[in-house]
Amino acid sequence: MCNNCIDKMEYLSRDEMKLVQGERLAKVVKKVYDNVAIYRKKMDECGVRPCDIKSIDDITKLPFTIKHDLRESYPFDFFSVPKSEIVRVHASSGTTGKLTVVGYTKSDIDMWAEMVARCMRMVGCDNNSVVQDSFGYGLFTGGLGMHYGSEKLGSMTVPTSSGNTLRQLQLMRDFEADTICCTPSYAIFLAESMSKEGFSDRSEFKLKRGIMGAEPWSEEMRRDIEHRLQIKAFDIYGLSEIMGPGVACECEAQDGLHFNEDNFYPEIIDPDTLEPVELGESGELVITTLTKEGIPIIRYRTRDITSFKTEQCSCGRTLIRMNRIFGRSDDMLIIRGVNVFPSQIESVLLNIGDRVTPHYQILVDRVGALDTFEIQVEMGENLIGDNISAIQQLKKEIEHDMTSNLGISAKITLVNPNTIARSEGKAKRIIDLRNVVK
Ligand code: DLL
Repeated sequence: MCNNCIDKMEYLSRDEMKLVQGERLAKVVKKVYDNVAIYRKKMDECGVRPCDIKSIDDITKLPFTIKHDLRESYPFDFFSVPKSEIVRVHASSGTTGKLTVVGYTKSDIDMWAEMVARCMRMVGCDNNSVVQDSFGYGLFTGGLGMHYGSEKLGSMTVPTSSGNTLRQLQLMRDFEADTICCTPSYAIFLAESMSKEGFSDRSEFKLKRGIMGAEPWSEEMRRDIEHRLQIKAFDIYGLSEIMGPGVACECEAQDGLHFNEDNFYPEIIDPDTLEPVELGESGELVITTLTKEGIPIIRYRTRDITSFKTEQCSCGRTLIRMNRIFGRSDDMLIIRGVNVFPSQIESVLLNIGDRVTPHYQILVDRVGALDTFEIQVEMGENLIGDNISAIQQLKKEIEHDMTSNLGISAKITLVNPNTIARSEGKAKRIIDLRNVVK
């Protein structure tokens, strides 16, 4: 696909987009029915045939795919082309069980690079940009996914991968990187390290923007990163089962993520009834790949919670937008009957200001029949050596804000700066010991 075609897809009318999506869906459904035993079985079970899929609205006739299906097909049973046509594999590890393996054909890799390049253009990158790619390289899709997109766009791509923070900062300064790609938690860590490692003179850096994702982050976290690094931070979304980064991304308006819906068709469903929610209501994001060859995926239940934005974006693109991912349904903690998402806790902490850092850990356990709920929060450097009453006061304030925001009380434990482990990739914030045999 040429650059002009990519741009055209971003500005189609709703009817034009539906036509493209419908044609592509019909093709991909026939392909998986003919080539992937598990899809044929699932479709036969619900009595649907490829010839029943005539438009994108017919998608609701199709069965869902879940992570378990991919795991059960480990390593290659989900491929819909011969292994000889696969040029790359990535894999994601879950908290339990086998890896989920994803295979890409040459054309999948090209399409992926085009989608990431499209996202990067949305946030203002071009061939003059210097892009430091600090997502991990390897089986994780972040590093290589951003890398190929950045090269496709013609940007100077610096493949630092994650870790080795001192060298990251040196290269960022010396190569005059204007764009950094990493997880939001790593961005905070980089910002903290700047002053510690002697890079406090911000004018030595040319950094303008960050492209960040791979984990849920709040609006408050975005503002904090923007303030610390003096950049604009953009949200990019994706998942390995569907492709990797580049499924959706914010544009310069920073007002919702444009879904690359010519290749990835999004639906939002009620996770209990499995029916589509009303436009604008939140629910679980379900994605169908419309053009992928190696592993086309039909109606994949992502477990990510979001909603669509209904109005048109000020940037003029017509690609549908979703709100930032609020959390994962499997990240949602139910504590004493109340639903709690880590993003709510993050928002409360970031509103407290610099008396705390954005590093926290949630510990849930059960004593007898009762759930215990503790949040360990790191104090800011400026509180160290401060008088006890200021610390007591801070603790009370956080307890109060948590109760009024979460609807449930939490024990707040303030810990010293730099005591909560930093992450180079996705942060691990929840320790739930309720079902651990003790
Ligand atoms: O995290 C792909 C990626 C890499 C996306 C780099 C963005 C940037 P997985 O490891 O398969 O793939 O994890 C996918 O991460 O289902 C979400 O729960 C979460 N996630 C990804 N991006 C975002 C985001 C990559 N922008 C899972 N906001 C997804 C919130 C995100 N959560």
